Amino acid sequence: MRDFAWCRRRSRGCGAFALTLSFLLSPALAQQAAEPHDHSQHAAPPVDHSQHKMPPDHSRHQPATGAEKKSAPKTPAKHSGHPASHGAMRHPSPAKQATHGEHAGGAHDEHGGMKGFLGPYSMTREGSGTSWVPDTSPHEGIHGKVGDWSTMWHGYLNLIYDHQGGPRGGDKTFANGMVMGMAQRPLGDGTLGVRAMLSPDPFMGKSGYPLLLASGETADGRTHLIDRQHPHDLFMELAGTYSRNLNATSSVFLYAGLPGEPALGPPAFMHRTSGVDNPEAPITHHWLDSTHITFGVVTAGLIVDKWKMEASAFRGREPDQHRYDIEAPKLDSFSARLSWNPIRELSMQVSWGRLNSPEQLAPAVDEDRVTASAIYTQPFGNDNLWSTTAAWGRKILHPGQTLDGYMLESAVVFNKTYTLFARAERVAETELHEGVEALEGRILMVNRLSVGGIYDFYRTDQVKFGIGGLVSKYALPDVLKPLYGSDPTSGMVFMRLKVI
Ligand SMILES: [Cu+2]
Repeated sequence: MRDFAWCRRRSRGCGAFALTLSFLLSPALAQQAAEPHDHSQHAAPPVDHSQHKMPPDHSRHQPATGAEKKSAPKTPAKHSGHPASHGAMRHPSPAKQATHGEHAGGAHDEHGGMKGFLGPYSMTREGSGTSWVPDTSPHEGIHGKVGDWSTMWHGYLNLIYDHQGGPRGGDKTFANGMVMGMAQRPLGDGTLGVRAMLSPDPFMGKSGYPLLLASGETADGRTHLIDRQHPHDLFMELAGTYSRNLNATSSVFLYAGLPGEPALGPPAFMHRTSGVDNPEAPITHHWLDSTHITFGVVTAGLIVDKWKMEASAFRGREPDQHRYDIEAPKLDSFSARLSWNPIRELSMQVSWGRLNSPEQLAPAVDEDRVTASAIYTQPFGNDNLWSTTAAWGRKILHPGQTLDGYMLESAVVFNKTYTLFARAERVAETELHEGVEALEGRILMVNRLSVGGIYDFYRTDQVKFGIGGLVSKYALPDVLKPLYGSDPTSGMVFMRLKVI
């Protein structure tokens, strides 16, 4: 809380964020959002593809059919399907059919009035921070409208029993997840956006949960967390965006967050369709997407059609062990990212960052991080979805070693009810065997494979509730077997509540 007090004294921005947060969490809004309806159940879905030319609430300006009236923008709306399901929507109004051509990649506001925060395209393209995912990504959430603001809520909660095998394993019951609120409104020829994302992770305790081969951050400010995943901070994102359209497919944008996510790496794992269903963190987290909670980020970007170029200044230091506070911002590190969505199903990025003193326990070490990733998300059949992410990250420590991490993850969701997921990772590690004299300073390649599934047995228009499980196996160099056992097996069973 000390840092937050600092923040209140020094920075007006923090006050704005606190305001934003209280706005997003206001009970009135929650009540509005509590009466969603599913577009897919309407013969005439409330689709308005011509938002640039339209006043925000066009029901006041033009006669509406019965169906349109029922779905006037004041009514909160929920979009429960992935974009492919729009193909099944019927458009009885000729006027609406005429503008539907934009659907192939242009801006449209069928998601309760929401479009891209950063540019004139479908909101389904946006991942965590300013990252992109394929346009075919599912767009889950509860939508509402408050004045000129379009709002959206999203979240999930896992209750997990975790068993990690072998001498370095452990057991723990804990909860993880996130809740996210977003709001946007037109401003000039552009879009103003605010968002807040919170995590229940701090309640699991400072030392996180047992996760073999995971490393990174600290629980006490003195020792590394090894074979444990650190909890995320209560405030994962408090950010604002403004984008200004240059033409029908191009824009410039600004993003600022405290905390926020710089333009570095693939979208954070809980925002990838291929990763969100797996309740455990990737062991490649600190090679790829660990900067998703950074205290102090400013990003500027240019979007031209299917390309995005952006650069960030941000605080290089990882969050400390105090997970409830807002830490003091700094802009001592830099990154740049190039993203490309050549087709609706595919999103790719390459990025580079220079992180100033990222690790609290090794303050003299800076890090260059290079990442490249591709996400492919393919709806298929009646209501099924398959998504895969491949990613590579390289940490170049100054002074120090160069360490690579590789990740391949995939998830298939059948009929929004049956989910199968898998994640394979390979990491060049030096921290796991810190303090083991014979291995000190050696780079060891470790591998993990996790496979699991979820059955969602209860579903409403807004949420689904399911049970799941996963099993993890490892491939380790022989020199690590005295530490981990010859063939450890780990697993989790969990219950999940998810907004859809
Ligand atoms: Cu994280």
